[in-house]
Order: sequence, then C-alpha cells, then structure tokens
Amino acid sequence: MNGAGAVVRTLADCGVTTCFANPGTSEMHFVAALDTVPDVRGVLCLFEGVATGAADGYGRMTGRPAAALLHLGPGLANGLANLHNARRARTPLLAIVGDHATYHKRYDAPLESDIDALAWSVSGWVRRTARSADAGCDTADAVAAALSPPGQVATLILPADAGWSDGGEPGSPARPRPPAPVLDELIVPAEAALRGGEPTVILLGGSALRRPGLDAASRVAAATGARLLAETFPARHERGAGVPAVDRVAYLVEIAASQLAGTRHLILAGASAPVSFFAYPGKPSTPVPAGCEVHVLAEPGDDVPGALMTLADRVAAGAAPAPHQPQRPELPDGDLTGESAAAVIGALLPEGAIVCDEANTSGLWLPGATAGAPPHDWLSLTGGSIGQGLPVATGAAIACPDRPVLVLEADGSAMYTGQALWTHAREQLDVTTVIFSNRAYAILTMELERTGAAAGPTARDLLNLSRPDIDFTALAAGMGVPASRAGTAAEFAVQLKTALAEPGPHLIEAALAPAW
Ligand SMILES: Cc1ncc(C[n+]2csc(CCOP(=O)(O)OP(=O)(O)O)c2C)c(N)n1
Repeated sequence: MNGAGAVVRTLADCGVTTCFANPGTSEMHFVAALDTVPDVRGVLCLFEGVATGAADGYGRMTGRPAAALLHLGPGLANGLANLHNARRARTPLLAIVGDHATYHKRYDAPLESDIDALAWSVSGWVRRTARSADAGCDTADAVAAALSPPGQVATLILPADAGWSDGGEPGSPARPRPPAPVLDELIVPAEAALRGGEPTVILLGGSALRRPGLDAASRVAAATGARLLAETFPARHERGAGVPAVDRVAYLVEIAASQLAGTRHLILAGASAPVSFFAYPGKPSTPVPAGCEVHVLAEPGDDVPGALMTLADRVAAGAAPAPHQPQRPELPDGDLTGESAAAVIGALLPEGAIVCDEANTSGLWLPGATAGAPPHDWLSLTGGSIGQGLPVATGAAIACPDRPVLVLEADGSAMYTGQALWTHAREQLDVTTVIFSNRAYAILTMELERTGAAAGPTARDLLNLSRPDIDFTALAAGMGVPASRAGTAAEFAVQLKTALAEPGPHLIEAALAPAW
C-alpha cells in the first residue's frame, strides 16, 4: 500500500466517508486511491470554496468530519473563506492539502508557497506528513484533532512522494475526547444569579441550540424569569413548532444593546459574550450593558447541554419546557418582497427541513415567519464571510439525504460560490435554492450610512449589482439545475411548492421589488 492508500483507508476506518474534492497533480495518488476504497465517496466541487463550505455543512449536520481535498497553497487559499466560517462554526473538518514531493520543494516550482502559514490561519491542528509510513497515523491523528470538542479544522499536508511511496499502513482510529463535564464552580455562580431575582439573560450558543439544551434552558427560564437569547449566527439551531423558541442577538449593535438593556447578569452557555460585528464611530463595541456581570456556565467545548440540565435540575425542578406552538402565516398575495417571501416560506417549510440562511437583508422577516413551522434546523453565516450558503447546503444534503434542504441566498453572496449548483445537479441533491434578487449589496448601502462615509455616485455604483442584471435562471440551467423566476408572491408560492415536492435540485429567482 502506498501512503495515499493508507490515508484513504484510514479515513474510511475513522468514519470519514465523504471527500469534497478539487484536486490537482500533487493529489493524483490520493484520487487514485479512492478507487480502491469505495467506502469514501468523492464529490467533485468546481471551486475550493465550495469544497470547504460543503465539508462545513456536512460536519454541522453529522457532528463528524468530511474531508476537503485541496491543491497546494493556492487551492487552500481559495478554500480559506469557508474554512474561516467553519472555524467560527466550530465544525469538525479535515482539510487535506497536497504538496510538492519533499525533494522537489527546493526548486521553488511555480505552485510552491507557504501552505503551513495559510493552514494555521484557520486550523486548530496542522501536520505535514514526512513519509509514507506515517501517512496512516497522521490521518488518524488529524481526524481525532478535528473531533476534539467542540470541533475544529484540522489540516493534513500531504507531500506527493509521501502519497506515492510504498510502505503506507492504515492508522488506528482514536477515540475522540468527550466534551468536558462542567464543574460545580461554574454552576454555582449561575445558580446564584438566577436565584437573585435581578434581570438575567442566558445566552445560548453551539450545542446549547439543539433540543436537549433548549429544553433545559427553557425550563430554567420558566422557573426563574430569566430571558433566553441565542448567539447571532448559530452553526445549527433547532427550531420550529414543539421546540422552545429563542430569539437571536441582533446583528446591529444598537438593537442588540436594546435586547440586553437592564440586564444585570449574562450567563454564557456555549456562547461568547456578544460583540458588535464592526466598530462604528461613536458606537460601542459591545452591547453588554455597563455593570452587567458575565458568568461563563459552559465553554463551547464543554458539555453545554449537561450544564444546562444540571442548572435546570437545581433551579427548575418542577418546571417544563415551553414549546413553540404550531403556527404558519397565510399565503400572501401581491408584490414579492422580503416580507411576503418570508410568509411564503413560513407557510410551506417542510418538516425536517435544513435551512441554509444567507439571505442577508432579505431575511429580516424569516425568523418570525418560520418560528411556528414544523421542526427544522437553521444553519447561518457563522463567520460573516459571504459565499457560504450554497456550499453549506451541498454538504448538508449529502449528510442528510432524507431531509429537504432549502437555501435562502442573497444574490450578491450567491455569486461567490455559485458553482455549488453544478454539484447539486451532478449529485442530484434535494436542494431548493431561493435567490433573493434585489440587485444590490443592500447591506453595504446601509453600512455606508452607519460608518459615516461620505458617499457619492461612484461609491453607490460599487454597491449596485445591475448593469447587467444577473440572470440566475440562466446560470442555474447552464449548470443543470431546473430554474424559474417569480415576480409576485403568488408565483413564488406556486414555484416553491413545486420545487419542494419534486426531488432533486431546483432554483427559484425571487425577483424582489427594490427595498432601497
Ligand atoms: C468574503 C467576503 N467578502 C466581502 C464581504 C463584504 N460584504 C458584506 S455583505 C456584502 C454584500 C451582500 O450583498 P448580498 O449578498 O446581495 O445581500 P444584501 O445585502 O443585498 O441583502 C459584502 C460584499 C464579506 N462579508 N465577505
């Protein structure tokens, strides 16, 4: 067995059964090894940002890493933005980056670059395999590192000769470390704050936003009067009818500050204390009010649901969680706007849907319109690096082939990694993509005002996506995804119903009336 064979065999043995790939010459032996290990499914992605975003979506939905196969430094660099989002999501993810053969590096061939430096910018673990005999063990270590709680990007750099040389041996899967149990020292201050009767908010993040954590937090809220909030951009949030509802901390720091106004105790459960996304002249960097005491109940790598359950048993012994009641909006009529589109989505969202939300300004009405829809998962733009929605949906659909995936995608963001549609078609993934076509970088028009920048017509033209208008139905059709355009709320409802009813990928361009 050569080193590449040992890597792929070890991946399969460790349960890494999907590899989102955009390979090159230095990865040819890895690619060849996929033929000998059918347990690992290779999925071709036509841009590295699709491969890394897909691995993020897969990891968020399974809790296990997928591999992203990338070509030297430039391939890794192309994938970095979505690795950044995966790092912020704390997703277990294994990046495998091919490199030149060890003896070839000193020639400084054109693709030579500092892969390690790029890798460390997003990874919690990086290793360069020295020789074929180490390839299997290094792979097993990489998988264990990716799974280290709460999850992280692990990058394995694989020189071509370590891949093609004989002497490879599969590595033994390592048992991942479990999340750390939460100590009494952390529970006691949170309990005291909750018993003190002062205004208290519990901020939920990471694994707290799954059913067991939500139920426990809801019990605490019911018994103590504490309010619950969720981090602004959760990696995966279970919500809908029957699940306790939790609003998210708002993106705009002024609104976040009003959500937290008067709070005397902020208890962090798997979340970091909230901060403003950006600094603005004259505005605070954090919405946490002065004088508010911040208590860390559980860090993201801890047993966060366990901590919440312990807390609930202490302060809410008799209390039951408060599930959100089933409730859907009426199907609207009239213009297609962000608001009416949200009502259509809320009315039609199927049970068990995985929603990949990169709707940006068009998504303002979505949380309210979908709160009482049948239970679903909501995946958001964790790191603020746009171009994640379509790739994340790719990985989520491969991870959960029996669940419908709905991508809610703003037009500007769609143009970063639109190649994902080709993979949706090739793999016949059950992904419905809605493009919110407002023909603008609308949020930046707002940010222009907020930053106080003096904007003229040249500045505004850089935030405008018309001239020409982008024809998303043509782009989708060109990549093999059936597509339609909706110009009214009623058209959108008919098209969404059809797309959700038929298996396989679909795209609907929601041509919105201009909002600004
Ligand atoms: C990788 C990356 N590049 C650039 C940006 C800056 N940026 C933030 S929002 C945005 C435009 C968003 O436009 P669109 O996706 O159409 O959503 P809209 O604001 O119109 O709702 C840009 C370019 C970013 N966040 N990430």
